[in-house]
Amino acid sequence: MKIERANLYHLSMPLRSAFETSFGRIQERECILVEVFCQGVVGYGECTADKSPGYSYETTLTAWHVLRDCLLPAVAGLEVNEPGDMQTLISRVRGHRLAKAALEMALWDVWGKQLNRPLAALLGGVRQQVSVGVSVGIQESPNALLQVVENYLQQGYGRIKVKIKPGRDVAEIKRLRQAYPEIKLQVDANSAYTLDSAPALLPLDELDLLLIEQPLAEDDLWDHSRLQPLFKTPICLDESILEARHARQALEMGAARIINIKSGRVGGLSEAKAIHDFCVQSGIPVWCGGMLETGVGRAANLALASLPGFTLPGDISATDRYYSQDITGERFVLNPDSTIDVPGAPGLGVTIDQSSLAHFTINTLHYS
Ligand code: OSB
Ligand code: MG
Repeated sequence: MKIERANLYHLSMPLRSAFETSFGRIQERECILVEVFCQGVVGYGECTADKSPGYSYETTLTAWHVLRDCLLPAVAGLEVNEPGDMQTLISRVRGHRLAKAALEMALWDVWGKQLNRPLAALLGGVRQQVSVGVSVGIQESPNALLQVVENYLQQGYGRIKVKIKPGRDVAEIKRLRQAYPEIKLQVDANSAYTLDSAPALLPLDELDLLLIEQPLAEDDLWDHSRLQPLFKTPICLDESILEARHARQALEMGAARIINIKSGRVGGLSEAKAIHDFCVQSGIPVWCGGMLETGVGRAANLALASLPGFTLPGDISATDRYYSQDITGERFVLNPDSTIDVPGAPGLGVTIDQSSLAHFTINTLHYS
């Protein structure tokens, strides 16, 4: 594969409902669509950096800069055999994994189209449907949370994740558990606690949660290793795991018992697969996280989640949980058994709806 030219599209997509986490609230999801042209084949990748550096230090504008000024110049015109090989060409760019992952995703799309094979097959996927759940943001009130969850359960979601932060945690999760004693339930703090404040979450240990996601700071495996022994419930790391080495160190330290894998956060699908393979070998369950992706990133998530080690439901909900209108021709729907079908067409298996793309694009860059 050789990238001859590329386009970047800076998108702003209205969410059907505002999404609030411990780091902020958004009504529009910004992202970047990367379009690469390789000898007659067009590939797409999604960069999940957001407008503000709340989840990651990267933003749509830093990713735009890094893609335009560092990554595309490092790979354009050069022969890349497999998509992951791109990483050696860009190894001098430190960090900026969300930007790197978007470019790698576009190459996976090209590669699959060239080989006439779906991404799931290229990665080693073993299922045609993957188990999914829904990630529920912080609501106006505990009553509103109960209503929103009720609605998602009615739609057929078999696993609920609730965002928490100090003051909006134990009491409402306890009420939710009382209302629904049987559902698969988990929480995500997005680093909102410290080793001193996190023991306030100890009552969650009696609520039979699947996991507690990223309670402490992203750069603090050590304090997670001190927190985990206080809980029966597995701690799951999201923000802290940026590469396979971090996964190994977290497990060696006992900082977590479950790992959330997002291809963006770890710099690409090849590293996501490496983390998966390491966790399978170590007997650690993994699941696929989400970043409110468009149909492009969602297709990649579904392919990734089809790998054998993804034994917990992913944060991969149906298109209509996020967007009334999406940039792909395909919309993803929830099956009655709380699964979503893995795309079966070559590459990512999705097509771009050009009029929707134009509608949501707020800036374009032509790179050649
Ligand atoms: O921490 O998992 C997270 C969305 C944006 C940033 C971080 C996170 C999330 C979600 C949403 O939880 C998951 C989804 O895409 O449905
Ligand atoms: Mg998370």
